[in-house]
Amino acid sequence: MDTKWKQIDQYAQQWVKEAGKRIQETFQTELTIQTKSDRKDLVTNVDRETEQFFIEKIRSTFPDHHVLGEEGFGDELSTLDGIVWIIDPIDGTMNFIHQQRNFAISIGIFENGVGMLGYIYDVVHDELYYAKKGEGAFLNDKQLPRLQPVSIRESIISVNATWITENKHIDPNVLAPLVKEARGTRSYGSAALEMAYIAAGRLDAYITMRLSPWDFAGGLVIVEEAGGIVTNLYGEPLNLLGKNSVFVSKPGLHEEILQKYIHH
Ligand code: 2AM
Ligand code: CA
Repeated sequence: MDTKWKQIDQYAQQWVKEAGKRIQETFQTELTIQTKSDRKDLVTNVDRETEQFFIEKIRSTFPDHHVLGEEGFGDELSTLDGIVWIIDPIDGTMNFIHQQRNFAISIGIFENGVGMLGYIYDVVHDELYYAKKGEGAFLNDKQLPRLQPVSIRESIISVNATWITENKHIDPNVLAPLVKEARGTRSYGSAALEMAYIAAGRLDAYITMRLSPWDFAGGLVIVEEAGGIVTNLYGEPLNLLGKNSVFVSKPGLHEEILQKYIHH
């Protein structure tokens, strides 16, 4: 990485840790909880304040960078030209509210659409997963080993029960046989953490039907640097300016699942 990107990385890591500390402090205070698109889509004052924290830092330090943030305090972007920070201040807000764990700060930094830096910070465990393009993926300064191929029968697949029951986005019969063949399934309720767990080898694949760019931007950089594959459910590249189905997997397993279960 050149000096410019080293500097961006240093600031990003510092701000992520500082934002995490602030989130921890809010556990002592009462949350203001509101719903967004539907009764299950939640936001709190902490989501908003955390996003504003990052935006103030970025605007004063890197005035020419752009920001796409879930809570809408960033820029309205129609292209990925230049340097773009894609931020989810709290991924897993429902977990944050109900469990005070299993949530993360997620950030991906892109240059002309190419993922350069990724961060997923599990605040409660003080675990920072991050990656720098071309330099690999790390968990708290320890490099993560490159992901190795695995078969469906030996895999743990992260998938929410939503997609195996009647829903608006996929026929439940598509993924049900995959769930049967896999060794096991899990669901953690934070797309960012599920992607971080793939990078760390704790999960083998993750499938979900409708995520926004801030849910997967950080994870995209981290998983790819760890040697994993990130596409939509049909094996196509993700669109960083819109909603996508998301299919993240170790190598080998990605091809096997696509061939055996996904037809379109
Ligand atoms: P969020 O907590 O940042 O909203 C939960 O299954 C995962 O899906 C979380 O990563 C959550 O991100 C994401 N998600 C995206 N859109 C959602 C929605 N409309 N409702 C609930 N979760 C959503
Ligand atoms: Ca969020």
